[in-house]
Amino acid sequence: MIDMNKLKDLMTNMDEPAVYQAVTEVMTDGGDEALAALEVCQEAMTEIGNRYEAGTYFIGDLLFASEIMTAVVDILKPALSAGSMTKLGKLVICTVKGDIHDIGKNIVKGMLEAAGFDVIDLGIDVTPAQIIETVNAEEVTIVALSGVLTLALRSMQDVVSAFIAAGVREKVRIIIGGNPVTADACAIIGADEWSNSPQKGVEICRAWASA
Ligand code: B12
Repeated sequence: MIDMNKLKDLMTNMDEPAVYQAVTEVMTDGGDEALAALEVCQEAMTEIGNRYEAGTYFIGDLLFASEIMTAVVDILKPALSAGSMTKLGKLVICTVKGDIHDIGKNIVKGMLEAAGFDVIDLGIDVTPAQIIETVNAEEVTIVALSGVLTLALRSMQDVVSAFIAAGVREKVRIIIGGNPVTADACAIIGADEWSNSPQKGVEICRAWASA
């Protein structure tokens, strides 16, 4: 059993080899603590963001932390998906137009893959047209939108409006997430659901896919 507080410190200080060693140990121990390990690493990402804002970390640190976090999700993924080996179908995820933040999106993506979704990641700064084109071509029924900037809320609304204008709104369920997203914002935007927790987001998508 690993010390979760220590893992959080290691992640916050971006001690790459020690982080990998700790999460690998979680897996060799049977993977029961994989979700707990993921959660402390996410908390560390928030602290890393705070340090960036405080001026003690720089852009390079953020990008390095993002790489470590992506690798952590990959290492823990087999245990996160244990018990849900059913294929849940295709899902589109992206960071919306005007926003290039993708650390949170990549975490959610990793967790959706772990849950059994075949995730089509359109990347960052994605237009409504790109999303609709993919949904139509790939026959996708779930769309997950991420955004961290306040302006991302407008872009999310543009996505919903574009689905309505294209006459295909009822064919998809749309979940939105990211720091500025709230229940009020979700209602105004017209999305079906919202969450700032990747775990809860995965549960919502899983329920939709199984309905
Ligand atoms: C890292 C970062 C960057 C990095 C991004 C690197 C990358 N590859 O993503 C860089 C340095 C490139 C960057 C650039 C900019 N940034 Co910046 N950035 C941040 C920072 C420090 C951390 C964000 C982050 O990654 N958090 C960690 C992740 C894990 O959290 P998260 O994104 O919230 O995601 C979690 C949940 O929200 C949820 N979630 C996310 N998406 C989804 C989707 C679904 C469906 C679900 C269910 C859940 C979910 O799950 C995630 C995991 O827990 C924040 C400040 C902060 N403390 O948040 C500023 C911040 C977001 N940035 C900000 C700004 C202004 C910018 C710039 C415009 C700066 C500039 N002047 O150039 C540019 C953006 C340009 C653009 N067009 O997007 C502002 C936004 C202000 C606002 N309200 O609009 C912030 C808040 C800083 C500040 N206080 O001013 N930034």
